[in-house]
This record gives sequence, C-alpha cells and structure tokens, in this order.
Amino acid sequence: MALKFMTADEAASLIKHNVNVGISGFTPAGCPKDVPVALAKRAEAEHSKGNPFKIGMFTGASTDDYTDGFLTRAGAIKFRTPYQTNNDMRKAINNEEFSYFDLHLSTLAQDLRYGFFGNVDVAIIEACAVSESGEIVPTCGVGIMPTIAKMANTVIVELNQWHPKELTGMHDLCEPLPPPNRKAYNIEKVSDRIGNEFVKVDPSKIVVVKCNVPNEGTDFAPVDDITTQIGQNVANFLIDEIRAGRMPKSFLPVQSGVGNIANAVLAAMGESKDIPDFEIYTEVIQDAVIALMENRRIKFASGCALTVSNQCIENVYNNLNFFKEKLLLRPSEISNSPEIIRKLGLISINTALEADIFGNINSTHVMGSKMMNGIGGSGDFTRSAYLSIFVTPSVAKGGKISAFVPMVSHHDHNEHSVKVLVSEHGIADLRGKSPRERANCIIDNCAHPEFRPLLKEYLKRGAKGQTPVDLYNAFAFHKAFLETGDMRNSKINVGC
Ligand code: 0RQ
Repeated sequence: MALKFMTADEAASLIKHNVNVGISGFTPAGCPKDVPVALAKRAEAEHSKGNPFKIGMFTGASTDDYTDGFLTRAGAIKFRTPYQTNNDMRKAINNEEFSYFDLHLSTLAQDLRYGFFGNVDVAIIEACAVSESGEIVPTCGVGIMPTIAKMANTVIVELNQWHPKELTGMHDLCEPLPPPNRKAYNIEKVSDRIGNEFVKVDPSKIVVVKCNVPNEGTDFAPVDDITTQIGQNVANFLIDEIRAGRMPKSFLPVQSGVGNIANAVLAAMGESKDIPDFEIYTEVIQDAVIALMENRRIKFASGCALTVSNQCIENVYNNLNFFKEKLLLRPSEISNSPEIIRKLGLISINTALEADIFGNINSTHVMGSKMMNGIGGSGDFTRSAYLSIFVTPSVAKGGKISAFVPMVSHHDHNEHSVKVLVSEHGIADLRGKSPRERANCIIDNCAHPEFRPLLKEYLKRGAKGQTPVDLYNAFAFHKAFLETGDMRNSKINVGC
C-alpha cells in the first residue's frame, strides 16, 4: 500500500482540540521537530480566532524546544507527563498553567495500555525509515514509541533524513503482554535482544512528513574540580567494593543518570585503571559513554536514547559499523525495567537535588514546591539496583544552599532504597546503619564543613527514638533560605 505524504502543516491539521498526543523520543533524542512546531502554530491561529486548542501530551521523558518549548509558549498544553527539562515549560508548570504529573518512566507505556490516562489519539514519531507495509524505525531515542504507534488511530511519521536509515538494526523494540499473561524478559546480558528492529502498524493509519532537521543536541558543562572529585570518590568507592569482594571482579553493569555530574562521574570511572572495562545498562547514553567506547573502556551500552551533543552523534553516524556492534536502543519500559535491573545487578548512579541526614532523597522539587525536571528513571533504577548511589555537590548557589538538610522538602527516594551518598567531600556508606548512625556518617563525610555544626546541632536536638527527628526544626534550613536567601543563617533553636 502506498504511503500518504503530507506537509507538516497538513499533518498538524489532523490533530484536533482536546485530543491526547503521544510523542516519540526520550530527552531531545528521537523527538519529532517540524510537526510539533506546526502544531504550536495551529494552536496560536485557533486561539487568535477565539477558539480553544489544547492537547494532552505523553512522551518518553523530556523532549526538546521544538516540542515542549513551542507547545508551551503557544499555550497548547492541557496536561503533560512524565518528565521535562524545558525552561519555559518548567515556568508554566510552576505557574500552574497546566497539569503536570511526574511518573516513573518505566511505567508510562504500560499505564497507557492499561487505560489509566485515556486514549492516545495521535502519535507523532521521528523515524529514519518507514515502509509501505507499516514498519517504522525510530532514530536515536525510543521512549514509548512502540506503545503510542500501536494505540494511536493516526500515526504521523516524521521521516527525518538528518538521521541515516542505516540506524536500522540498532534498536530492540517490543512490548510485554499484559498481566496475568506477562512473560519474563529474556535479557540475561546487557547485549541480549528480545525484540524487533522496527515497530509494525497498520499502514493505513500512517501519514509521512519528510524533513531534514538536526537534533537539538545536548551540551555538557566542562568537568570542574567539584564534579571531578565526586567522580573520583565514586570510582574509589567502587574499587574498594571489588577489593572487599562485595562486587564481582569482572564488575557489574552501570546505570548513570542525566546531567553534568553523571557525565563527569562516568568520565572519572573510565579513567580509573582499577575499574575493569565495563558495560552500561541505562536510559540515557551521554557523551562520556561514547568517548569511553572509543577508548574500549566501555564494552557495550544498552539504553533508551543517545542523549549526546551533535558533534558526538555525527561521530557515531560516521562510524556506524563500529558503534552498531556496541549500542542497543530499547523502549523505556525495557531500559528501565525493575525486573531486568534487579536481574543484571546494576550499579545505579543518580544525582540528588538534596538529601537529608537519614538518607532520603529529593530529586525533583526546589524548596519543596517548585518542579525542577521530574523523577525520570531515577526511581526505577534506585529501588532495584544491586548498589544504589546518589551523588551531589555539597552546596549549591555559591554555598547558600546545603545539599544535605535535616529533612528533605520533597521525598522521591527513601532511606530504604538509598545505599550510598557521595559528595566532593567523601562517601557515606549507609548500608547496615541505623538512622542515627547514618546521620553522623552523612554529616561527617558528605556535608560541607560550614554546615556540619548546624546539622550536628539539629541531630543533638532530635527526639529520642528510632529516628532522631526534631519536628520543630526539620525545615530550619529551608526557612532560613526563604527568609534570608542563605541557609547558613539557619537557627536550630525553636520548640522545646
Ligand atoms: O542550577 O544551573 O541554575 O546553577 O540545580 O544542578 O548540580 O548542575 O546537576 O545538571 O546533574 O541536575 C537532580 C536536577 C541535577 C537532575 C538534577 C540547582 C543547581 C543548578 C542543576 P543552575 P547541577 P545536574 C536518569 C535519571 C532527576 C531525574 C533523574 C535530575 C541545577 O539530575 O533532573 O535522576 N534528576 N533521572 O544550582 C536549589 C538545591 C539545588 C539546586 C542543585 N538543593 N536547591 N537548586 N540546584 N541543588 C535520566 C532521565 O530520567 C531522563
């Protein structure tokens, strides 16, 4: 059957007010570009005529400015899930302009299939190849692509010729059966394949929009003294684990989170001669992974997206024969599957916004109320990892904010799932410690020296009992920041 071709504007005109739209990709990798921008223009045109025009949006993770930026600025969003990193979208969420719900990334595809969030009416999918029989090959990010392609009545395929069609073969695409018939995932090694190279849908529901637009690309801050020190601390900790026999000598696969610190940690691990060549089982494959693959330090990486700079992805595309043997891109429900994470025995390394002295982590909310990005996959990995590590610089905003506080202002990961904390000052190994022992360990090893006396004072005033919380002063650090702009002004003295 011949495929239908359209312009981006024509394809956008198929999307009606109030429908739910699923979008491919994960981070800026694999997201469509021309159709979301055309959709934003369409929303603005409808608004100028006095007509309502808003859509519900499901994506794999964050997207890029073509999707989250344009659609936010056009006032075209009714609700959004599961993760975002766009400045304009972040402001709109915190101004309560639309509803945003933050989800574990591994669960969105199955929640959609279970019908928890309504229909997926339209899917917009960036592809490097599409066939007349309805076989669609995504580009460098997958996310929830198989699920939205199957559920949607209309599938708009943005065939982006910036991505080579020779990417075909780098993906492992499948969906599990629903319970009670779900089968075990047959992934015993990072490189095991369980799916297809494409997703096949009824070709009569496909429309194709051709384009040639580069990725937005992701630029990382250069590694600095603090992130280098954090990276070295993580590497030293892992070396000690191997020496102590708590980790196999051959090492275990690594998951590393998103952002500058995660990128720097991987670079430090790669440089450490005592860490054997290793494998990655993660969601976002960042620049450091590609560099370490070229140096043969990383043997194989399975992920959901190549979240890299454009210079880096051009290098991958120019050397596809080398990289196709070492990279596999999977849907987020497979890259982040708790079952596989537990089975492979992952070392998970994610970044905290703040941690409390008992080991609870806030990854998402600034001062408890303002959304930063979202939980992303950090919960999927932390809860099921062999060893769950959180890293953070000890202070933020020039020393005015301590990353280690008496009580986190929002809970994403709790003390039961977090095994190790690392800052530039050192390592707090929380395994086998009581809450009071954990608190002393975190204050002495990870907190910034300027905040240690305040944290010790808090601990001293903690109630007698299993967890020495002082409810009167639990938010003294946050209160000082809100009132004076600096946590160093905290007063640990209210109450009895
Ligand atoms: O702000 O850039 O304005 O200075 O937060 O902080 O230190 O650059 O760290 O880029 O690694 O991001 C947790 C947000 C860290 C990220 C978070 C300010 C700080 C800076 C960024 P400025 P850094 P990173 C897999 C795993 C959740 C999802 C996840 C994240 C900015 O890692 O979104 O883990 N994690 N997914 O100054 C106020 C504090 C602060 C603070 C830092 N306590 N209070 N501001 N900042 N600490 C990936 C996916 O799921 C796709």
